[in-house]
Amino acid sequence: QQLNDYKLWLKYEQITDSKLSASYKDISSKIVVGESTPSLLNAKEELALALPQMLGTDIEFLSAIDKGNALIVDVYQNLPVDLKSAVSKEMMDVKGDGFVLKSVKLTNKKVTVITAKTDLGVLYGTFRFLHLMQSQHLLDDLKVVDNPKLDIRMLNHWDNLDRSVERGYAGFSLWNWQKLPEYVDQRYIDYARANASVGINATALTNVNANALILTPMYLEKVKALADIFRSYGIKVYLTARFSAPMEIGGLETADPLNAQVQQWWKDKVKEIYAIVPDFGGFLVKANSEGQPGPQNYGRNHVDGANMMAEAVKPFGGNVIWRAFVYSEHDDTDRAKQAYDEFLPYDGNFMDNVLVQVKNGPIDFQPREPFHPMFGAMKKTPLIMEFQITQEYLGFSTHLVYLPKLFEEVLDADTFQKGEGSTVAKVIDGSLYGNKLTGMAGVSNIGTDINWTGHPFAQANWYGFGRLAWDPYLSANTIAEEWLRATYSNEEEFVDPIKEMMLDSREAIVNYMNPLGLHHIFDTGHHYGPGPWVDNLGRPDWNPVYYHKADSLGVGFDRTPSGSNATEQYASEIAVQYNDPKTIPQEYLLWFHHLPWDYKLENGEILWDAIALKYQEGVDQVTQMIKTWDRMKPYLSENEYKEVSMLLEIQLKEAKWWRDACLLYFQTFSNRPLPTGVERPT
Ligand code: GCW
Repeated sequence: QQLNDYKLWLKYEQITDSKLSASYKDISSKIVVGESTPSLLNAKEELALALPQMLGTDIEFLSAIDKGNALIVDVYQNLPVDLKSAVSKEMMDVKGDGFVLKSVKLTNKKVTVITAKTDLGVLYGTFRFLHLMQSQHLLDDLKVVDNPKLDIRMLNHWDNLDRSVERGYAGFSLWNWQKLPEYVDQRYIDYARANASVGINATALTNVNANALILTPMYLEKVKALADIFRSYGIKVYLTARFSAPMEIGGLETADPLNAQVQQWWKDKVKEIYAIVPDFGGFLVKANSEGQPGPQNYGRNHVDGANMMAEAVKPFGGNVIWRAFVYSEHDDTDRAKQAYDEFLPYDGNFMDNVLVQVKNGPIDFQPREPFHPMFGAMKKTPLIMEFQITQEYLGFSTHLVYLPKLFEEVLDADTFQKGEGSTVAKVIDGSLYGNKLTGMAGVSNIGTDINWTGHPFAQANWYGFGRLAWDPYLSANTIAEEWLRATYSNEEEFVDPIKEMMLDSREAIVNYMNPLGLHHIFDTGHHYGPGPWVDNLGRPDWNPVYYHKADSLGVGFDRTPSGSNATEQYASEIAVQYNDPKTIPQEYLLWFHHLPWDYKLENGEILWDAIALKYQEGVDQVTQMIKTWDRMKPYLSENEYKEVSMLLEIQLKEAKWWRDACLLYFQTFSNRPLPTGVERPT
């Protein structure tokens, strides 16, 4: 069972439906895999692993199609002429590493073709083909064309060199720096397989709170070993660059980006890296944020810093991904406004190999935030989305929370910046403003735990992130179904209710942690449990009281023109709607408004009662999740059932903890009784 957990969504379990299995055997027991490039060899190995397991039969690899039916797996240019013409129409729609899966009838036989322009595309197509089989789709009449909609589909590991993981809840870092470069852990390969199976094509190995040592020769040799493994799976390695590295490891006296020696140091360093890792992706940089060094230390700005590095990687085709997660203790502007204020003036000034990486919301990965106002507003700079897959503010790897629901909400949000329909997805896929470079990054939730992600359902968040990075228009619903079928079972009686459970889980945690737009009321440092009372931290903008502003009159952060006026950073359509508590979507109410405890909501409830009822609703939703899971026992092994069941019990206990702690605290201001229906704290 443990080993099964390890296999993620690549379990390749036996197909028990005999009709289906017979048809799959018919299609795929004779296989021709083309020219042996490393990526095509990976495809071949995956087929050799998966098909015998799923079909309970041996498969045969041939060097060319002979009499019977066959599966042919090759790049388009190497296909035999008749197959080429059979897929040429579909191939016209293929872009980049996209692929075609097609059933083709030739005289007396049927050929199923997996093809693409690139060998990596063929590998992606192979994974998709195997997924369709594992999730029991009919494959007799295949016709699939699928293209990645974003260029850079990347994981960000916040992994330190001592193998601790910042905000990691699934064990230690996968990267065993001590045994690298010689020791190649099978996990590195399985990590690459899992990523390639959903199209993830980049990984930043190290924490954005960076250690300059990663750029020294000793570590670069180790990085090379990882890059060498990942290459044939299409995964490019990026590193985090500490801005002060020229001083720390280069012996210079400054890291001023306008200093010629500093510029030369970065150029030399980059040359050294590319000599070792020729397809190095580039740098990911957190600068002048939360105490990290940056260009502002020298009176320079983000453009100076980013362009200096971009200049160095440019000749090698590398990128600089510059994070916009900035807010300063010396600035008493509403924290939610600072990144926009700091970056908007530079729109158009970054080099064309710089992407600015923006978190989905303006504060920090809360259970719910409005979309970040930089999306849509920053028109000339490619913005790369940063989601957090690891659940820093969402119950670590203890609570079951299906994040694609959150991701989807952000991607579908309309910025109105170029009229109605200017969704965040269109901003990041470049279609709104025609940006050349596009991407999505996810802060990894992966670690050394046997099941990789701590909570078995957290695997769905890794999977779902990858799918959305490939296609930001996919629905959370579709993704949940795909993941469940590949991970647990194809039984409708299991898939349907558990899918519902997953889809509801995100709203549940919003309800029991941060309902109605409340945010950042977590206890200090760890961000796990409630701490709305905390008001003694060194930085005021780290104190929960800064965010909820509860007093005897009411609660919430006034971000309308009478308050911080953060709404002015959004398109006027949104500003107008959000400025009025009557028209703002209720889920953002207290994010933008400070309202009296007896403020009447549309449904007639007063605010205090509505808050209390939401907390209760969250608890009730977890109770419901437990009931649903209990009914699923027949479809699960003992261990599968138990591990999630135990975790859900903790989740319920802690949902109540959140409810009781927050309500008791806020009640000291509201001075009102709990409404009927809300359980009294015991
Ligand atoms: O969410 C906050 C985290 C920090 C993190 C920072 C960031 C890597 O609490 O741990 O640092 O964001 O995104 O830079």
